[in-house]
Amino acid sequence: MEGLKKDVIRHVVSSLGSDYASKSAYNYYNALALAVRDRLIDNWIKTQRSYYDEKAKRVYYLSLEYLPGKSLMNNLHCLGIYETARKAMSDLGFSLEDLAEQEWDAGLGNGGLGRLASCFLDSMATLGIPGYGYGIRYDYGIFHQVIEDGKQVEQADNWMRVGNPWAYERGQHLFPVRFFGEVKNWTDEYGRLRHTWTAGDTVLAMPCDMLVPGWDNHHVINMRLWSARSDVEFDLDFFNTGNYLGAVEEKIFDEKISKVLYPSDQIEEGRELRLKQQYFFVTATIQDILRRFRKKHQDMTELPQSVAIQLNDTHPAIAIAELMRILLDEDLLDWEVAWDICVSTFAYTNHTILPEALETWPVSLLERMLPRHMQIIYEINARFLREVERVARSEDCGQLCHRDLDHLKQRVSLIQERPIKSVRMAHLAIIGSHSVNGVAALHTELLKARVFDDFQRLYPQKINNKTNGVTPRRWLWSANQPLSRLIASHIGTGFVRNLDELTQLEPLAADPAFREAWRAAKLENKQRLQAYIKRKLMRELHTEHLFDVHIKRIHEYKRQVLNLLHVVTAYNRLRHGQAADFTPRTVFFGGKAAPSYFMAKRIIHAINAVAATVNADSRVNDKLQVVYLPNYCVSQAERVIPATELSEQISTAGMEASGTGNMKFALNGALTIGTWDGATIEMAQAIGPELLFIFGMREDELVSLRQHGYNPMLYYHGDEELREALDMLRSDAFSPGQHGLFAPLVDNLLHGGDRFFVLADYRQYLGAQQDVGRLYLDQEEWTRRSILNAARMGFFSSDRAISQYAREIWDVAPMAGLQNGKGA
Ligand code: NBG
Repeated sequence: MEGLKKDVIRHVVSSLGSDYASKSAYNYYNALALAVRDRLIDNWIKTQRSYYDEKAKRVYYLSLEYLPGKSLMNNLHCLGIYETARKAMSDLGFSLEDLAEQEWDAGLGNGGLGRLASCFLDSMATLGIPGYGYGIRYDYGIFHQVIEDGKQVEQADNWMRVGNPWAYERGQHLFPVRFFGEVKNWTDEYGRLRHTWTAGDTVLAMPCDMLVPGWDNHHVINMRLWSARSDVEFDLDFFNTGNYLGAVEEKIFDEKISKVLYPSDQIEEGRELRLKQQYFFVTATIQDILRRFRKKHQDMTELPQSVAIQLNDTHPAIAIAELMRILLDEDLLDWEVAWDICVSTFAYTNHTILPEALETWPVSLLERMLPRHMQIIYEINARFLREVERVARSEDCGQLCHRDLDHLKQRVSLIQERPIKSVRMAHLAIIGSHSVNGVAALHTELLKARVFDDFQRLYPQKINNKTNGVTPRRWLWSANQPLSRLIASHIGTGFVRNLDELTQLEPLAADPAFREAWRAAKLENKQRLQAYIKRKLMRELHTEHLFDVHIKRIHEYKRQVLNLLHVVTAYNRLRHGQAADFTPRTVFFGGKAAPSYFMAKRIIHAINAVAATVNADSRVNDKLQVVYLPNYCVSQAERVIPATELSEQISTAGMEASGTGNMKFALNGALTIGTWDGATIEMAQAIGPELLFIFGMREDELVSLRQHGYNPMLYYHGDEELREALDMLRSDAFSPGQHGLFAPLVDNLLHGGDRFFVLADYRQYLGAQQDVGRLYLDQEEWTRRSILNAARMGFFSSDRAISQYAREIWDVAPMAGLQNGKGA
């Protein structure tokens, strides 16, 4: 402890240039972070060296998004120095919790997809898998959300302003990134046509490395984020012409590439700068991967034995064309050889079946920005369509394909002709990869049967499932110390590394003393949340209420509106004195809406309007409260999830690819109210469906309802309570003086076809909520179920997910000496 104290003081003085006597929490947080980083870097170097020494096969995880959140607490726990740090900082006059508050929540992603990437890096580090995360160091991460007059207002997330003590910026290792320009053809000595791309513009990619430690194993992997740097400083000619300001302007223009994260979740906006970001990221990453590979290898055909590249969604799919370009134009390989290398190296994860999220890029844009890549994509497509024809005519594909060959070719082509001629990035990712995986069982089945059914027939082995998982380090141990300590006192700490060990809690569910201790841990978490809300929102929570929580991105398919209709109905029953047996509850909502997503923003407004009305109504507000949590982010989730008793997972069946919030809640002992969707299905199967509150129509039922003509008006006319709730929303009951403010929401349901079947599931949802309220009154039974929920969540560890990827997709093994926990 004395060592750590000394290091902290030294960093305050010599790294931060401050007086250690002036007790600034900000300085002491930074100094502590630097002292922790010192303790990581030796192991990082040893880890990286061991990969070379053992010629280990490496895994590269390419993701445009990460959501690391805050690093301090997690890193202290991984290093096993949390208690030491707590004491050291307390000696220096600080509470560790207060210092941790100083850290900026790194929000380099939108939601589940980015957070999954961060959980996966954590698991690779803990399992000892030679992994690297690659991404972009956005100067501005996901916007900061404030709620003003009930509405979302976006503010810039200037997280770099305060500096990042965790990152190493490596300004000496710059990689060139080229755009535009032209392609020249030439003939090689064997008479083969060759291509050289001479680019118009160049910018530079600078690596920033963040260290990702494993749990108690001395294994530290790297997350390398690229930042755009202009090459103009090096262009003396430009300066010599006297155009100094012009040069500076160009520099700023170039560096714009990594300025900001696109804040849309599952909606593709097709902006030119976004494509630039993707290619910038991809080419820098591929260059770095090949640089490392070539240190030990000459023969490019050995690449798939040494390197596995996982594409996190289609955002980095242009990597397939980029690797082809290098192999063809720089290594001068033949097409077939190059293509085999690519397909064996790449694998692709799909994260959504929503059509509006499937990426396409206009051919005209690609031709201009990346002319050589567009040529390669055309060539990939031509060869692929010939192959489709061959397979379709062969016996094994059967009559299905053959009958309608032209249509089949149109459907699977990399190029779509309408509304504008574009490249379908998912198709490129599928045919350029040896593995295509979905992220939960139902999602994968839907990929096979609906979204990519043609590809499933063409390549029956390619599509596979890897159900998502979450890291128990952050989402149980670090976020929920009261519960973790209780668990550890009964079954030891092995569950942090091997989550299956939680099954040892099962017999304890029958032990009244253990149940009481379990409740006490939950209450402690609820009280903490209460203190936090008081500080942040100046609101007083009732900790004896049932805490009912719906936090995630705001999206119509996630159906925050269904929850809101339940709240309005409960309000009406209470007002009308029809709810004598109502179980008091506080309903929390939280989440960001894409700034351009009108309906999602209006939903936020409606939630806040209902909250204002309900909370101000003294007839009901001791029984029902509604809280909107502004600026939902990773560190807020770490506070809220441990305090939650009811987890809302109520997406339209078939629409949520997996969900990972659902897992975090159950792991922390919340009971789930949810639909038969995403990974919630597998959770119900693992836990026992009777221990969750499952309701609503299933995916196949919705398909047939749609086929037979779904008429939301029937539900409106047939259900008095529903009608009352909708009419109130449409009138100005919650928006005094602003008549019609929420009419778009209601019209969307009644006259817009209710695409997400809110009305169809309303009555069943109400029933399930009633069951929830009733069960909550029986605290012994509620607690028993809560314990069994957590005890049966072992499967949903990201360690299990990553082990499956490693075995079934990447063919990599954990580093020797790390397999049994303790590191070398
Ligand atoms: C999201 C899904 C979630 C899933 C995460 C991680 C996108 C495109 N998809 O259901 O909506 O849990 O990915 O796989 O963000």
